[in-house]
Amino acid sequence: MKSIHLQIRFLVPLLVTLTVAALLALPLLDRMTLRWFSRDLSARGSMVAKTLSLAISDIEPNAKLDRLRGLLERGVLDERLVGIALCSATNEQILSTKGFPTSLTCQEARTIARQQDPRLELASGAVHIGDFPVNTQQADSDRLVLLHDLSLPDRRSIDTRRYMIIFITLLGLAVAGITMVVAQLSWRGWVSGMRAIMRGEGLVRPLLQTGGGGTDSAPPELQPLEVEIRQHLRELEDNLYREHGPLTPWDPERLRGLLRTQLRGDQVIVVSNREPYIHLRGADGIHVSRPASGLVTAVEPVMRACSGTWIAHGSGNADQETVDEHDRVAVPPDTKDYVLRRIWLTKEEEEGYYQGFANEGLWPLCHVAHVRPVFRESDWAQYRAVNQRFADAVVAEARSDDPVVLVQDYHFALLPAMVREKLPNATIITFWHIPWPNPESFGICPWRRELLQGMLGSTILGFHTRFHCKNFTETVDRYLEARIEHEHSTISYQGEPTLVQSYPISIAWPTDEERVAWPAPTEARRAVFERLGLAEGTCLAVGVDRFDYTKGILERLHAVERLLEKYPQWQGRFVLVQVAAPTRSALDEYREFQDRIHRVTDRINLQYGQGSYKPVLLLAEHHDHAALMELYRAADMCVVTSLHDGMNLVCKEFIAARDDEQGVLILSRFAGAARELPEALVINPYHVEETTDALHRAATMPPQEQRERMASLRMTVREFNVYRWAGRMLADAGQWRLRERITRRVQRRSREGSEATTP
Ligand code: ADQ
Repeated sequence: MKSIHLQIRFLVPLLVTLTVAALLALPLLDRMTLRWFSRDLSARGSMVAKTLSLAISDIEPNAKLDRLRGLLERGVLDERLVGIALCSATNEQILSTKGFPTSLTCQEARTIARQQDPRLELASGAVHIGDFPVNTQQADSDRLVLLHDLSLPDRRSIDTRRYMIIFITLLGLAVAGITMVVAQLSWRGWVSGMRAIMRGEGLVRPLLQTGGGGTDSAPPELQPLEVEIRQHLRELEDNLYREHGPLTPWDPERLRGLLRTQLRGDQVIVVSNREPYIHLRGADGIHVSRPASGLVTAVEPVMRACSGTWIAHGSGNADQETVDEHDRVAVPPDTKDYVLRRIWLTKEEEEGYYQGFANEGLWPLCHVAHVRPVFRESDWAQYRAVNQRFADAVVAEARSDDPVVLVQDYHFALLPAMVREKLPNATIITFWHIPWPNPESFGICPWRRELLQGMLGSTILGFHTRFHCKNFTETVDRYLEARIEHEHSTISYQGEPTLVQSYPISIAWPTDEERVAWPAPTEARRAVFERLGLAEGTCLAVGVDRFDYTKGILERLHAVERLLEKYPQWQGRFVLVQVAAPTRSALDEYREFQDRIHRVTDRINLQYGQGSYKPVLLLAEHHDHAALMELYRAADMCVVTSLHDGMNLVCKEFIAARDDEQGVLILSRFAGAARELPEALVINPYHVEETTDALHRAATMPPQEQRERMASLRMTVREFNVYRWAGRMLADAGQWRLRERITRRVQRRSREGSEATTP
């Protein structure tokens, strides 16, 4: 139906054009036919005149008139000749035939004959007048005036016109018919071509047709448009994907579904050193605080989604007051989605296990940040003891012999094997949140074998990147007798397999309700500028970190200092707000580092500060989530310059906060996140000049480029969120448990079978 409409739309103009052409052509044709006839009659007249002239010259002068009349009357026997007159050179009529009108004088007749269209309308019809000399040699010769009947040419002209109309009509119909067929075929070709392009078949067909040669596959008439059409389609798809994310996004609901189906609602127990909620006693009573920790940021939304029990060190000064008799408290305080089980550590335990072995030994060991690890025998003893206490707590909290245990980080390298000993059927997923060094670096640790053996008690061992997995596998290969199967990513130690896999961690993508509560970027900027006393037009860079030497804060300050020196136009106009949450301040290394940062900040501010302007604002305090969001939304750029980082969640939080698709991310290539986020300005933080140039580039980046980069970054972080991180690990665990159950069933049946056949 649609194509008929289209054809009518096409045919009507065609027919109108043909009609107009016919209307214009017909008078032209008439004129041309008459001219042909006129020329024909003139030639004919000339011939008749010549014949008559010869006869006239033979007539004797005396007998002339009668003979002449007879001659002329014979001449007009020709049906096309109406009349003939013989005129003298002075235009007097000598004689004329009967048909020659009496009213027509020689003078008039000759005047008309000289016209372009020598036509005269008589009562009997139109005549053509021709004027010819009797003697062509004689200038004053008599003249013959011949009148030809024009009704014949007129009739012929009408006939010609009729034939012409019939011809044009038939031609029009034929053209229209052919056009319709061609249009119909091309339309079908176009439609199927377009459909093929949209289905993306273009890339496949030539390979099939040409055996892999060509790349151009659309129908020839569509080829010039193909690239453009594909580009538009891709842009549309991109925008759709950017706006709505993947078709089945990872969210709490999907994670819960996975726990219900693949893990059949089995109990999930999390073990970490840091607790997700700390109760603190202040002047106005007890309040709850969220620690500045990447681990907590990542695991908490997962626990909210799947309920269960989280076992952690109770470190708050009011923690003991808020638990029940089993040291449990339901959290979060408002929704009480899961249970927090607190473990109390003595001062010695905390110093030896946490500050000593974990933070002075394993932390610098795993981060290549040029701080020497310290390993003390006493710390090691505490580390072992505390790992055992947490393992016992896991066993105590387990409601079945096969819970799913999520062990978090380098504080619990020994715990997986300890839990495995008591709960052999447990599914133990250990996630190592920090990098894993190469075998030589790890070899520094005096208890390297024990740590590896402890970790290989896990069912699944997760790292942020494949590179860390590779380092771990090589380390095991170097220090333990284990079977490594690279194609299955498994390590079997003492017959027990462990899957070693990369699971890049992330954040929970903000929900619509959370986003509604955020201030608009302009509002956030106004509030931050007012609070920090920044001048209008200032370029605002933010850094948000725990106050740790691995985060590259010193290198960041050096880059800001160099920026002000190399690009003096930024003096008075560029400010870095560095938020640094106090951390591990009991350790000398950290205290010295934090003091140094304060000193360098003062030096830069002294050199480049003017009046109230300070290029670096160091806010060494914990900020709540809303304050960080406001800062992220107010900033022109976020600067992440870690010297070594497992992943780094700050950069992902900044991306999630920028729903206005503005703001630039500067990201260290030594953070695991750099592998996922190439649209950031990726830098080597040890290279001051490179970081400086990145700061300048970010400060001058056009909004359109910022939008392109940020839109792409947001797409990645939204899709690769923390629910996907947990979901992938739990799905792998689900498959593992399924396989184990099948193996156990098969073994039981074969045992029962062999018992039945034994007499
Ligand atoms: P962290 O070393 O703690 O995490 P990171 O991933 O950047 O580092 O997470 C820090 C978290 O603390 C962020 O959620 C951030 O918002 C918050 N934070 C930082 N400063 C703060 C402040 N002043 N006030 C309040 N909150 C603050 C470790 C590894 C990382 C890995 C995570 C998760 O070192 O590489 O990404 O675990 O696996």
